[in-house]
Formats: sequence, structure tokens, C-alpha cells
Amino acid sequence: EPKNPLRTTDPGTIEMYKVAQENNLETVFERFVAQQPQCGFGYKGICCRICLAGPCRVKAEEGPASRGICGATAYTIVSRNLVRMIAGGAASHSEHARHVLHTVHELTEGKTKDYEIKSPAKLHKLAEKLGIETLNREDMDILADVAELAYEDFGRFKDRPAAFLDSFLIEPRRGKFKHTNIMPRSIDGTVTELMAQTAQGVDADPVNIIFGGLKGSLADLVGEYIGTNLSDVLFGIPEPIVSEANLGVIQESMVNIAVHGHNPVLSEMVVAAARELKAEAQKVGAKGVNIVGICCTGNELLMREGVYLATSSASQEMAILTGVLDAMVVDIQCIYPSVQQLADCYHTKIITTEAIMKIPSAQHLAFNAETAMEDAKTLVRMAIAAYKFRDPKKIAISSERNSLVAGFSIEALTEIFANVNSERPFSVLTDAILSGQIKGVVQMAGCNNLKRQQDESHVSILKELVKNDVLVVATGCSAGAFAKMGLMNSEAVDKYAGEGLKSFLRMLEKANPQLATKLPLVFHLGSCVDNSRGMDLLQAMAKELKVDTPKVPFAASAPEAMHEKAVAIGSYCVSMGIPTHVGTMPYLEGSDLIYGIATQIAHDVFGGNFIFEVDEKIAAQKIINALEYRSWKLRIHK
Ligand code: NFS
Ligand code: SF4
Repeated sequence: EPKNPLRTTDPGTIEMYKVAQENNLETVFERFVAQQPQCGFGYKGICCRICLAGPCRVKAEEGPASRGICGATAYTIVSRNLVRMIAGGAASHSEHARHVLHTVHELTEGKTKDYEIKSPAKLHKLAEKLGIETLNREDMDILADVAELAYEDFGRFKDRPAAFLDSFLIEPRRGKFKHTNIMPRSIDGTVTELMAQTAQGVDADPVNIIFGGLKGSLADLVGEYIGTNLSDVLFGIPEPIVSEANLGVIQESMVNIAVHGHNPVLSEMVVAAARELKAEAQKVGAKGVNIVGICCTGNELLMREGVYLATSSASQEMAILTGVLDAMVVDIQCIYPSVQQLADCYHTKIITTEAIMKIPSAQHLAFNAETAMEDAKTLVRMAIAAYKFRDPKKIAISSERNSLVAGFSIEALTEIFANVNSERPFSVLTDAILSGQIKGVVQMAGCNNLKRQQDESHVSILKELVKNDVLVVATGCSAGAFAKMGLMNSEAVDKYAGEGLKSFLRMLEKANPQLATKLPLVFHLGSCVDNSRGMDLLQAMAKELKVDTPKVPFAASAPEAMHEKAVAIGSYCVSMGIPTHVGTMPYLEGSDLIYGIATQIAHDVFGGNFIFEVDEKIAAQKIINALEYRSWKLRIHK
């Protein structure tokens, strides 16, 4: 066992980890080491536990041991396991979306006073896109129709494809999905179908299974479009905003509450409640209430409210080790159950809020749309009450905090480009690519996965891309990595951008004097559901270039992918015609056929493909090659 199991490059985390070691506290880093070596059958995807005759493993090249008891071969087992991860990812994103949708529904029914239509502009744009009448109608009625259509997208069984995908697609992609029979009608139906398709004794054809999986990934995208767009209606369209990130944003003089998880429906309300309860915090001796974000709900709040981002997924435990985190309010997804184990050694209150997400011995407070503000105030008061139980001996806060600029929704980007060319905003971007000033766009996304040193792959790939004049947009914990490391500001442009990218960003700045800040090295698009914003960007570029998406110099990269959600996102990126790099291997090396479908055959059908590469330098080069090939082809056809 190595003496120092630390697997992170994040300076804030390195600092806080010393506290864990000094106090003999177990963290994710020790558990990662304890899990080694991980199971080779599982790693290759050739372990099947889908029925009770198993677990079966593919143990030989040929003969009876090369198949499961039912006769399922490696390619069947690998593809089934893989697409069940996609189904899991689609279920996660969609459950998040469904919760936002329920809140919208409560609002239109007059059952909650705590939410509002913050952005009527977004509502109208969305309704028009969905073909819903807006002329001379009340906003609430329009929203009710939008909500009804979204509900249908969850459960529709015939007639038409999902509206929250269909309405967002450019014609050639829509045609491609129809032609290949992967256009989902509904989210719930598609996820259920996928589970049924991959049950014992059903589909054995790996190509058919993978196509089912791609349909599942598009159902995931439906959920993301619902999540992103309805959140914008309720909480506003993100605009460029200044903030700070890393564990140093947690402050000793304040009551500190981390909102952790994914859903802005909860965390936005906590932010509002904290503003109202400042005086109560002062009564116990604090200066006020400091809300900090962890993981994607942190990204949601950062994008819309400028709330500090404390940290990302792999270092979530470190926030507790500061000794001044009074409460961690969580909703769903990417929350390590271990946070309670650490909180047991501190005064920190862990509070779960959703019926499907509880942690043994953590406090549970059911959060409801009808009583949202009241619930949020109760949560904030729990933190204020915990404040006085801090142990001064246990206080050790990282000094690491970096300034950043976030808030680049597609609307914000459109405005920035429109100030250069108001008639054809996205020509500003595509012309810069055609002229060679920049090489293309890369959407960096996804998690932390301790198979890589935390954040190292995100950061080194970013540096390589920007040095080579690639415009990078980012979401999720990838964006979190850049924010924490001081790479999401304009000083980083001077330090790391190539000459072409630098001049492109400076040109945009000149045309946008209204911006309160200079442009950052990488544009934060938002949380993981906001990867949908990247699909809008891709298609806006395709429209401008008058081509289908596989011809657009646009790539994606998830260097440290971990969650099932990331598998779903990567798969729809491929379906959308994007070369998609992944730096942590999905469980598919047990079948050459499936590996080949993911990396090559997908390209023949959809124009996008996976690039599996763990070496950051080589990965960056492969991504750049893909962009250069596409822009070269565009130039010779112009
Ligand atoms: Ni995305 Fe966000 Fe992070 Fe990965 Fe988890 S927080 S939704 S899944 S780990 S990027
Ligand atoms: Fe084994 Fe087939 Fe059952 Fe899988 S479905 S556990 S391979 S018998």
C-alpha cells in the first residue's frame, strides 16, 4: 500500500487532505487504494449478473466457458451492461428534469408562491420553439402548455417523437435519427424498453442492443433539454458573472452551508432563504450566511447567482474537514454516502431533502414546492443552530480560492457574437474557424474519477487545447476543475491561450464593452444537464455553415468520466455526430466488436465516434486532429 494515497492535483484539496491524514480520517483516497486491484472481469464488461443463474463470467476464448450459462457471448454481455448504464444515466437526468417540471406544474396550478417565471423571454422563446401559441396569452397559460408537453415527453407511447428533442434538432439530424430508428417518443418508455430489451433471454444482437442504447442516450438528452430550459424559465437565463472557486471560499466568520447535488429547485431556494436570515445568523455571532456550491447544483447557482463554487465531486468530503461547514444540504446524485461518516467527527449537519435520497443517520427534511421557502428557511436555521457547536480546535480552512467568470448560456454567447455581427452571430465563430484563427470548439465535460489523479486530465487537456487555439466550453466537474484552478478567468488567457485564440477573445471583448469583465480562457456552460446548451451551440454552428453536425469542427471530451450520466452524455454526443474523447475506459474491452462499434462503426452511421485515450497529450492531439480534419474539409468545399 502506498504511503500517500493522495490522488489529486487540486491545491485546495491537497491542503485539506493533510487534515484528514493528521486526524486519521478515512476519505475517498484511502478507499480507492483499498479497492485495488479492481475486478478484471467487471473492468472488461464480461461479468453478467442480470439473472439469478449468474454471476457468469466470460472465462475462455472458446468453448462453454466463453459464454454465460444461457449462452450469452461476450459481445452480448458487454453491450447489455453498457446500455444499462445509459438507461441509468437517462433515468438520473430525467428524474432531475421531472422534479423541475413538477415545480413548474405546481406554479401553474397556483400551488406554490415561492417560485415565479423569472424569465418570460425564455418562456416565449421556448414556447415558440415547441409550436405553442404565445400571442395575446398570459405567461402562466403558456407555461401550463409547455409543462403539459413536457409531461407527455415522459410518458407518450405513440404518434410523435419527444418534443423537447425534436424541436431542438436541425433537419439533417432529425432525419438521421428517424432513419436509424433511434428517435425516442418518451423518456420513461425508452428507459423501460431498454431494461426489457437487455433482460435475460431477450436481445442478443449487439448492434441492435447498441442502437437501443443510443435511443436511450437521446432520451437522456430529452431530459436535459427539459431540465435546462425549464430551469432558465424559473431562475433566469445565465449571463456572464464573476465569482470565486475552491475550498477557500468557506469562511470562518460566516455560517457556511454547502448545497450539494444537482437540482436548482432546492438550492435556489436555500440561497433566497439565506439572504433573508442574515440577521438570525448575526445573532449567533456570525457575519451572515455563506452559501457555497458543490458539484452541479453548485454550477447551477454559480451560473445564475454567482454563488461561490467550493469544490467538485472527488473532493466533496474536504469541505467538511474545514471544521466550519455548518451544514451540507443535499438533493440527488454524486453525493458520497461517506459525507455522513466524516460529519460524525465534526459539528456539520448533513441534511437530505428528497424522498429517493436518504443517508443513514443523516437528518432528513422533505423539501416541497408548496412550502419551499419555509423548508429552505428551516434548512438555513439548522445550519445557524449548528454554528455554535463548532470545535475551534478542528478549524483548518484552505487558503485556496480563485476568481472566475461563468454564465455562458447560448443566449449570452449569441449576444456576445451579435455585437460583432448582428445578422449572423454564429458566423463570428465559424468564420474564425474557416480563417484558421481558431481550430474549432471543444466541449469539456464530465466528472472526476480517481482512476486519474483528480483534475489532472481536465487541466492538462485544456492547456493543450487552448495553446493550440481551440475555443473550449465546459460543464460539470470539468468546469469545476478549471474554476478551482484559476483557469476560468482572463489572466489565464494571457498565460495559456495561443495567439489565435487570444486575438479572437480580445476581438469579442472589444465588441462587448457592456461586459463587466474580460472574457475567461474557457466558457462555463453550466451543469451536466446544461450539456444540452452545447448541443445548441453545435447546431447553431451547423446551421451557419449549412452542413450537418458531423462536418462541424466541434469535439467533446470527458477526461475523467465516472457516472452513468456521463456514459449517457457521451453516447448522445456520438449520435449527434461529435468525436467524443473519454479518458477513463468504459467497461467494454471484453469485446472487440463493441469497441469497434463505439470507435468506428458509429462514425459510419452517425458521423461521431468515441476516442478512448487515457494519455492526456495523445488525447489532446487526437481531438485537435479531428477538428483540423473537419475544418480542412470545410475549407476545400467552400
Ligand atoms: Ni455530472 Fe454533476 Fe460531477 Fe459527474 Fe457528478 S456532479 S451531473 S455526474 S461527478 S460531472
Ligand atoms: Fe448468466 Fe445469461 Fe443469466 Fe447473464 S443472463 S447471469 S449470462 S445465465
